[in-house]
Amino acid sequence: MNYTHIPFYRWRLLIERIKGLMVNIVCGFIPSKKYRILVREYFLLYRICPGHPPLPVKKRLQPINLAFGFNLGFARQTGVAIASLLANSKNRCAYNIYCVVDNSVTPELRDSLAGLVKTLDHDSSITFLEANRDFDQSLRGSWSLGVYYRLMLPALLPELDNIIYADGDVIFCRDLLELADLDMGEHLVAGVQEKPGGYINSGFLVLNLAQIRQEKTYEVWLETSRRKQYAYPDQDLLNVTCQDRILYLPIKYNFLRTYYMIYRRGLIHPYDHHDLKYNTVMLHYFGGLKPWHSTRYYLHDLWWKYARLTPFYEDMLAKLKT
Ligand SMILES: [Mn+2]
Repeated sequence: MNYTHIPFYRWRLLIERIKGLMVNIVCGFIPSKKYRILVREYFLLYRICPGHPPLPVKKRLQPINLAFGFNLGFARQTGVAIASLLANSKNRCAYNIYCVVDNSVTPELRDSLAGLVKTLDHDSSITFLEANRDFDQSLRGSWSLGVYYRLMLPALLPELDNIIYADGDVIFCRDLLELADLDMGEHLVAGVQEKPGGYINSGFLVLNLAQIRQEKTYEVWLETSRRKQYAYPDQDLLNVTCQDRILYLPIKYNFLRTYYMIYRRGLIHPYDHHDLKYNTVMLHYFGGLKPWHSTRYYLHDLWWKYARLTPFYEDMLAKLKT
């Protein structure tokens, strides 16, 4: 199976549209927004069954490089993502975790995150990198500057050739062993397709730092971000500037929780259904319905299972109740 391009299945689209139309007609009679969302999720959501054990492998000796980028608003949630990753990588591999942060992430918070890594996996490490000021003049609408932190990685990690990046609103159900030795060739970035036409989601990426530096793509990002205002600043920018230079990853690396409804299901290759359903690597709580805001929605329980492993659990639980 070649992932250079995921074709779009029109017959699936037709079936999903009809189904969607019928569910939406029924929803028209439901006055409460909360129940409308539940009904839509029940009938239209693509369901996964994470948690199946992976094949046993010998432990990888070299740690895998992985980055996050966040400010205070996402620090604790990123802790949950890190907890899920380390819990699911036990005796398989370790990570060098790099966090691009600003001074809103206090020394106490950094200590808590470092303590979390130390308790869950002795062999993994965490390093905090201060965000640079390069994107300060970039256009970003109402988005926080934090969305640009992932794009700073080529500048902040000059010694690395490749880096995996993940958002903070995710849960890992598997380790990232398969991506550790990814050969990106001349592709600038690897990601999961979100829309027909090859548009990727920027919540999970592999960045070819060496190639990006060689072609001065970082400078292109800076220049473009100051000149053009996008609806999704970092994501649209990546898609525009890396067009035709994207390596497509299987959907299991970035399962968008509320996304595989209606036409997006047309993006799942029939042969990929089993793998996606049972071997999901990463689950992305993308969009507005975050599990730390509400426990009403699909797969929130999985997020809270890992939240329990962090020192932020009581805090987040208290916030949820109020
Ligand atoms: Mn996200």
